[in-house]
Amino acid sequence: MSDAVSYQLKDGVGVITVNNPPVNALGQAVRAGLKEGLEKGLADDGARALVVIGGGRTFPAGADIREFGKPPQDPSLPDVIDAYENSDKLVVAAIHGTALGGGLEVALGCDYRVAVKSGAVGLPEVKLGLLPGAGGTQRLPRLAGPKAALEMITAGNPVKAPKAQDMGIIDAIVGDDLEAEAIAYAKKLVADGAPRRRICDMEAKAESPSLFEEFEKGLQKKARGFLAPFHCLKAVKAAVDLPFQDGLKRERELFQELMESPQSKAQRHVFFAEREVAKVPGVSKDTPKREVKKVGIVGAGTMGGGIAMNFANAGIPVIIKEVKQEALDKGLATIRKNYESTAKKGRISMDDVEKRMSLLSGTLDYDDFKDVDLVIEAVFESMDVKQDVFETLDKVCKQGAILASNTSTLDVNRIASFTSRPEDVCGMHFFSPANVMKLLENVRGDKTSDDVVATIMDIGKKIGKVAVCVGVCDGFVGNRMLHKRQAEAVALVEEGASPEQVDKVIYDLGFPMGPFAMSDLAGLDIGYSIRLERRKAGDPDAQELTWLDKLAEKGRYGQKTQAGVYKYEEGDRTPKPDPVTAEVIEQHRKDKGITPRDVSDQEVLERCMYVMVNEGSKILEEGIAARALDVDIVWIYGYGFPVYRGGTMFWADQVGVKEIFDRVSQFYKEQGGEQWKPSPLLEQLAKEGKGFHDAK
Ligand code: T1G
Repeated sequence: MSDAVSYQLKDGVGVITVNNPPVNALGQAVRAGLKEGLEKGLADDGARALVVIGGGRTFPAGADIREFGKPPQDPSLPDVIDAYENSDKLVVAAIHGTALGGGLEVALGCDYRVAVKSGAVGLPEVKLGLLPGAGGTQRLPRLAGPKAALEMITAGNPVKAPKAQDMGIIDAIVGDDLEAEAIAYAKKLVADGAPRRRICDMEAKAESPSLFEEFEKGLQKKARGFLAPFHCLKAVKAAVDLPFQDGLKRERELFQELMESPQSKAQRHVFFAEREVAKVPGVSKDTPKREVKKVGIVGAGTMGGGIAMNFANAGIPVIIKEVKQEALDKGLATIRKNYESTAKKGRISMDDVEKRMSLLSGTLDYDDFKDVDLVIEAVFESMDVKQDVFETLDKVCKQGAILASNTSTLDVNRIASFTSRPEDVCGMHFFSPANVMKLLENVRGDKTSDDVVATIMDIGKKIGKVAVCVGVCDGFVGNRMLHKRQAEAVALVEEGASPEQVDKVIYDLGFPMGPFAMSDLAGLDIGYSIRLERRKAGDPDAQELTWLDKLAEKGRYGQKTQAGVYKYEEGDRTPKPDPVTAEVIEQHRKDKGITPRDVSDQEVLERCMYVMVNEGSKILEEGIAARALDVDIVWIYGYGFPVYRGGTMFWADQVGVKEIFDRVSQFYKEQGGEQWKPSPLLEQLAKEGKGFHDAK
């Protein structure tokens, strides 16, 4: 037998154990081993029943995603499961860890399923742009009912063992000695003459005649633009409408369609990319990390408060420094209010609120920072203020403390130069709201040491962020690309498009909202004040007032003032076109002598998106991002880039780098402008017929 699966007779029960760390993925060797293990068990006269169990940390967590896209190798998973379902001996699946995807499908091919309390089951294939392709869409509706199966399969989230028991998926919750408990359970079933329970013999009856129609309506909203959830629904419907074997066939057809779809390729790319970003090229995974037992935050404003919450959520004590008691009290009160509103939604208990608040303290005195291991500064975006803070931190904090700035626009190398310890200085750029947005851009300064990088990447994971290591430049990765898109969006409106048209094109691409709805959400005053600073500093790109600035000058800041680019009814965040904005735009065009023209949706798409691809390409050339996948993850987790398109650079590969290069060159010829100067990397890849993800 392959060493990926072992067979052993124990106390009259044949135990088949999967050993394929780290997650017992069902690669070819495991599938072959499962089949051989079953054959051994059936041939073993001493075995009155069989148990399938995962070695190490979990029951198989799914098919081996790394095999996807390669020629299929026998035995297929459906064949293995079919053999278990038709075995002459009763089979019990013993679950711990996370029995996911194909792993749960193997368990559904068994007669009974037991699990430890901490175990979980799930069918997350939809998150890979797929559907359960080894009978899950046919067996789960028969076992747990079509409604529960629809919810589980289209959301793809794991279900804890006790809840799975209530749903009928797990037959018994057993003690932590899982193997022994499963053996005893199997022996008792045989002794009691318990019936064989082949799920394929069960029937799936829809809980209501309009179940699928209503569920599909819900999906239209929740899964806008996605393909897989709708294919999942069709497959579950086949379990209700068709005999089992026909349903399996339908499932296979739908699975193949998804496997070949650009969406699934994109989502599988993201699955691996969001893990790869944690591995910073040039920083060995064995680099020692500094211990972070206590964190200091400078600034109790929106960002400082949100950042503090991340650490309290992870059980790490935080001390927050403010200049005035009133600001400190306000900041802590806001944090408590946020926790209490989360508790009201039932996501955490009031106990959690108190526990987390107990980890948060405040001070007006920097001296209280002398024992912190990490400081994150989140004060006003002005270099003078940063200089004052970092000079003080340098004096007060202990040797080895990491000094990070949450700056989103300022030069981290310059900030490091205010201290005697530039190797301990870095950026940790959180995205607002900092306690919600998953992206964390960890900014590596020229002098930041490897162990500081390793530490902040590890801390990022500990506080539930997706951390990406980026270099120092204006806007790092995300905002640098965003500013290019914003400038194009503003210019397109100046030339004749409407804000609604631009927003619709970007929304229809799959973003949660378009550029102008996003400006209204963030606040037009933010961008306006940054541009004002830059105008004062003589930045050539910021000299002219844009029509957005003119709205800001009228006090139209966006949602916070119920009017910005759009207008907002009281208590309603739905953006509505506003004639005042149209007038400001019209007057602005007149002031600039522009005759508005019709702008096509295609031009809007190309100018907003290709300018970002070109900028992303320059970011890669400059080493600000190490790999195209880092840029992809920044955009997916920082700005809601549709996951089924894989991120900015993956999407560019799917559009075609040559096509994009040609259009960028065309725009450069027509309009000039640094933003349209084709990046040499873009040109080189176009010439070689390669994509960003081919580039080494
Ligand atoms: N295949 C291949 N590699 C996998 C894998 C998988 N299914 N799951 C995890 N890995 C790798 C991962 O890339 C990482 O590698 C290491 O294992 C640890 O993972 C026919 C078609 C199980 C909850 O979608 O959700 O079954 O970076 O860092 O945080 O119907 O992994 O160390 O080199 O995520 O403790 C369905 C995906 C597949 C489950 C553990 N199953 N995995 O989380 O560790 S499709 C899934 C997870 C399928 C059938 C269909 C998580 C986890 P490296 P990790 P973790």
